[in-house]
Amino acid sequence: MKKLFVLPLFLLLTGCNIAVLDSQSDTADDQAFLILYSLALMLVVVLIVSILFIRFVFKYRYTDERKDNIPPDVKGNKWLETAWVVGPLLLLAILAVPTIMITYDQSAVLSSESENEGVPIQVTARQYEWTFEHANGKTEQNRLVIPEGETIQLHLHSEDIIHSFWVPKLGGKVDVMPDRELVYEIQNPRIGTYDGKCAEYCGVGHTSMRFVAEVVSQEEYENYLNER
Ligand SMILES: [Cu+2]
Repeated sequence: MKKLFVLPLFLLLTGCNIAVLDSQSDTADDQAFLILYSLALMLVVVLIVSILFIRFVFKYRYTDERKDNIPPDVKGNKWLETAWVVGPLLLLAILAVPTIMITYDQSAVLSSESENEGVPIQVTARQYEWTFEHANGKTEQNRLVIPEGETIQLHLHSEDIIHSFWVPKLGGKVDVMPDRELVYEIQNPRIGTYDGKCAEYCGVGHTSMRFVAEVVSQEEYENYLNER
C-alpha cells in the first residue's frame, strides 16, 4: 500500500517544472502547446496499447478447458502488417511537423545573422549572475525589465563558461556561450513578474544564479529606461 504513495511523490520529484504550462508570452504559449500536444499523442498510444494488452491477457489466458487448444500461428497478414508500419509512421509525422516548425521558428541565431527588430537587450552571464543592458545603456543586475506586447531581442553572451537563459513562463532554455553572441526572441510577453534562472549547471553557485523578469507596460518601460 505504501508504494501507492511513493509513486506520485516520485513524479513530483522528477524536476518537471509545471510553470512552463502557465505560459505568459507567445513564445512560451507555443512551447506549452508542444508539451501538451505530444502528451496527448502519447496518451492515445498508451490507451490503445493498454486496452489491447488487457484484452489479450483475458482472451488468451491459460485455462483447463483450452489447454490443448493452441490458436493457429498466423503469419504475413497483409492488413495487420501494413497497419503497424503505417500507423507509427503517421504518428511520428503528426508529432514531427509542429515540433520542427516551432523549434526552428524559436531557435536562437548568431547575432550576425539576426534581423534587428524589436527591443534589444544585451544579456551577459557570468558565474553566478546576470547583467541586462538596455538600448540606452541602462544596466541592471539580476533584474530584467521588459515592455509587454513587443518582440524582445535578447543578445546572449557569457563571460566565462556556458550558461543557459530560462524564464519558464516566458521562454528559453537557450545556451549562453562565451565564444559567440546568440539572439533569442521572446514574442509578446504579458505583464507580470516571473522567475528566471540559469538552466545549465555551471558550478557551486549555480542554484543561486537566478534573476527576476518583470514585464511592464510600454509607458513604465520608458520611465524605467530614463530613471538613473
Ligand atoms: Cu550558470
